[in-house]
Amino acid sequence: MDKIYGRPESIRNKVSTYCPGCLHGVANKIVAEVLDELGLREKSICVLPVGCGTLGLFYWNVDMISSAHGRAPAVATGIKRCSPDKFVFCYQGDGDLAAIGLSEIMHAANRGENISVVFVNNSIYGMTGGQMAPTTLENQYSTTTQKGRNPLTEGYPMKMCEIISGLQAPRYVARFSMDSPQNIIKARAGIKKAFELQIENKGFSFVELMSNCPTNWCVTPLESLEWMRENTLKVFPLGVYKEVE
Ligand SMILES: Cc1ncc(C[n+]2csc(CCOP(=O)(O)OP(=O)(O)O)c2C)c(N)n1
Ligand code: SF4
Repeated sequence: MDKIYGRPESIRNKVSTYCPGCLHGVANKIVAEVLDELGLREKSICVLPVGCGTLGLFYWNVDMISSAHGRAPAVATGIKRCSPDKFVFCYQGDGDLAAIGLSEIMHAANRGENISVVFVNNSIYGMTGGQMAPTTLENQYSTTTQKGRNPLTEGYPMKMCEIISGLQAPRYVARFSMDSPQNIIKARAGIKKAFELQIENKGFSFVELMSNCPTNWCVTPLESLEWMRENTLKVFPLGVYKEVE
């Protein structure tokens, strides 16, 4: 019998400790598949955030380093400049990247660092109990917006692809979703495109993956996918925001 599916070499044989239905696991897997496909496992260094994304430490089978809150693009910059032969990617959540790490991501993007950033947007702080993130939707409930996010007091959701694609240096900026198998296939292709640009020394690439947090959204995994389609995907339109060959 032909083998048609196997565990990517870039993922360890471990039981996931992400909450049931959390799409961080899907994001980890498609990144691993692309690393395998491009033969990058041995030369990769993943820079981890704080947040649930940090758990990738247990799952990816590549060299990794944890960075302080939001500092992943700065750490990745240092690693890549010292070791340009390594493949360096950041994996960050929205609280990590768009709140305390906003400065780091903007300046790494603006400098056109030859790194790849995978940004998992679940519109909330997951690991620390569901506080409002910069990406939290208008009227969305969180532990710090208990009557729903009010733009007059908390501002509007920040759209990182739209912001970063406005800079001159980035080569590839795109937003995908992981709510369906079809969208996961597209997301995987987007990650591959971003990683290839780094291999070709073409500079900064940014892939946003729309995700969920059933635990802090207080819904079932299936309801979380419906919620994404009815809410987050309308506020964060999917697509390629910038592509410079
Ligand atoms: C330097 C530092 N500051 C703050 C924290 C607390 N902290 C841990 S996870 C987290 C938020 C993570 O949210 P997000 O980036 O949205 O990731 P998610 O858990 O949703 O994937 C915070 C504030 C920390 N661990 N380290
Ligand atoms: S808290 Fe949310 S983001 Fe974190 S593992 Fe659970 S579902 Fe995923």
